[in-house]
Amino acid sequence: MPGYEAVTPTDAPPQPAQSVSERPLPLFTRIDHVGIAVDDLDESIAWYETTYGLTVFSRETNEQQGVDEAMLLVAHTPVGGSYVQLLKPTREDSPVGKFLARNGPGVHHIGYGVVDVEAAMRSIEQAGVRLVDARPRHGSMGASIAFLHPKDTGGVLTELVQAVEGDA
Ligand code: V0V
Ligand code: CO
Repeated sequence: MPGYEAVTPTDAPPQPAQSVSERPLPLFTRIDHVGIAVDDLDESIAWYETTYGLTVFSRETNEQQGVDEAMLLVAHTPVGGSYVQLLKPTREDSPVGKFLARNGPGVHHIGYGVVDVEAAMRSIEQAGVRLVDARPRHGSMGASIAFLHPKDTGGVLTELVQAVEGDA
């Protein structure tokens, strides 16, 4: 017997909860990645490889976001991949640069998978959450991404991720 009570009946798929404004919910398909700010990318990659046995799935520089980043695969799921994203700033005056200076290394953001990033942005805006991005941006591995302001999400910088076709 598990020491907890399941909230969702196991023999039925979870029913989408509809808000009063009839926004189609839920919006998220999975946790796409957890973004972690690091001081040294190579050292951090080596630590994740040797400690957890994760492997680098992609590595790129995103000048617009001011990051050198590596995606380490945790699992392929039926609805797409799930990753740890290690982030090193390319300049001090960037979101991750400022975060590191203020907090040191640690969890920076959570990226949730969505089917349609623009639809998700409109829906979340309707719920009164400020978007950092007015339009989707280029994200890791060709994804379309958009950030929600942490001041409207209980202090959690939140990223919407529409992965490229075939990894959605
Ligand atoms: C800042 N704040 C955070 C935070 N970063 N709170 C929680 N989590 C974070 N990661 C808080 C900070 O403590 C301040 O709170 C307030 O927000 C203002 O922060 P700031 O750094 O002084 O000022 P801003 O407004 O210049 O920057 C905050 C935002 C910025 C969120 C707007 O970080 C941003 O645009 N982030 C989105 C882009 C991003 O993070 N890119 C890097 C990952 P107090 O002191 O006022 O209370 S790129 C990525 O993930 C990619 C490419 C991908 O996945 O594919
Ligand atoms: Co990210």
